[in-house]
Order: sequence, then structure tokens, then C-alpha cells
Amino acid sequence: MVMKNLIRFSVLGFVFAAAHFAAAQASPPPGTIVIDNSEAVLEGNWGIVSAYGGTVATSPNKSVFSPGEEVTFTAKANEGYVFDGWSGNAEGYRNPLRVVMNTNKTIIANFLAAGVGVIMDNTKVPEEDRSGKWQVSQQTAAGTWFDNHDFAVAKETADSTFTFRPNIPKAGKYDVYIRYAQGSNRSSRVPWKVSHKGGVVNAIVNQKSNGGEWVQIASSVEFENGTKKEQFAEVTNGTGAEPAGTVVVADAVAFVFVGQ
Ligand SMILES: [Ca+2]
Repeated sequence: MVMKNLIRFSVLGFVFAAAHFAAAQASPPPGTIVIDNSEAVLEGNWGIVSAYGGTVATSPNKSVFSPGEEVTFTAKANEGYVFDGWSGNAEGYRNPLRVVMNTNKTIIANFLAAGVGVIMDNTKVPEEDRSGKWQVSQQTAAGTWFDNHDFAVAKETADSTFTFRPNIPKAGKYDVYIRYAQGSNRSSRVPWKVSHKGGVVNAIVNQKSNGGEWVQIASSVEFENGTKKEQFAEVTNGTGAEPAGTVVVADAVAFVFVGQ
């Protein structure tokens, strides 16, 4: 008897605005999507889109495989969507994804409807925008954006700084959100600062909860086009007194256009 392994695809469309950004966008600006590895540059439509967000190509192109056979899946987002990783019997954001068919699998490609803005991952932050002692997480904790996050041990007074300095696609007003994998060893008062054209906004975030969500730290702040020294979202490890072993997490920051 020859065993066969079956594969089934579910292609899910999620609405970026509703699923990942709580703030409703009233009048969506039009556009297209560019995605650059771990930094998604999103230029597209906000709002409810009912169509599925993309397709998955299978190579070799068939749905029944011999045990041990290797297959490559390539997710392709439709216009107005961005690929948001694998789930089911796969995980992460590798695309194309190589899978060995040693059992029946259900692999889900997730897509997000896009809005205007930038999601900047910790892996895109250059050395000159990090100071102090940051370490890369060795495991991908649930809720992490892309493969990893950086973390630093919390201190009463900050000695480590991590600065997300985005390439803003369009001058205007932006809401700013951060993301992290929550955990019991996270600080309950992580200090974030958003520096924008009109000044500075400070926010304290409890990273013990709301992990894997986009948590808003600034609302309708103004940015110029491009990358600028004074335009950033920054986290430090200066939490005040915390139990030994407490850490702060730098994972990803989303800058979402909300209007001129
Ligand atoms: Ca990350």
C-alpha cells in the first residue's frame, strides 16, 4: 500500500483596519502595496473588503504527495492586501515556504487588507539606532511580529534605547501602534516615546497583557515624508523599580496614516 499525504489550503482574508488596528478609518486613500521582507510598506485601501486576500501557488502543482516529498508554497497577495504569515500546520512569514509532507497538513495563508503606512520590524532597526544591551529572542513567542523581538532587562534608570525610525511614505497625520509577545516576566510599565513634527508623545505600556495586538501609543501625530532624525518611536528599559529578571520588548511599530 502506498501512503499518501493530503494537503488542504484555506485562504483567509482579514481586514487590516478591523483585525489589527482598532481605530476606524473614515475615508480610505487609494493605492497599491509594496512589501519588503520584514518591513511592510502599505499603500492601499482602508475599509471592509469582502474578497479573499490572495492565492497560494504549490510546487509541484498537485494536492496529493508521497510521504517525505518536499513541496514549496508561495503566497501572493491580491492588490490591496498584504501577506500576513502562515498558520494551521505552518507558522511564520517565510515566503516561499518549504514543507516536507510527512503527514496530512492544513496550511493557512493569511492576508490583510492594507492601509497607508509602515510597519517597521525590530530586525529593520540598524545598529546606530540601538544603544545599551539588547538581545534577540531565541524563540518565536506567540504574538511576535515576524521572526523575533529584541529585549532588554528592565532597569530603574534607562541604560538601553531602541529607536524605530520609519521611512514615512506620505506626509500627514499618523496613529502609532506597537506590538509585543506578552509574558509574565514583561515590565508592566514600558516607557515609549513618539517624536514627531509637533513634539513628543509619551506612553507607558503594560507588556504583561495585550500581546499579539497592535497597541496604540500615539494618535494623529504629524510626520514629514521620508526618514528623519527627529521622527521615531523609541522604547527604553528605564521602567523604574521592577522585580529581578523583568524585561522590556521591542518587536514592531506600525505607523498608520489617518489624514492630512
Ligand atoms: Ca519582530
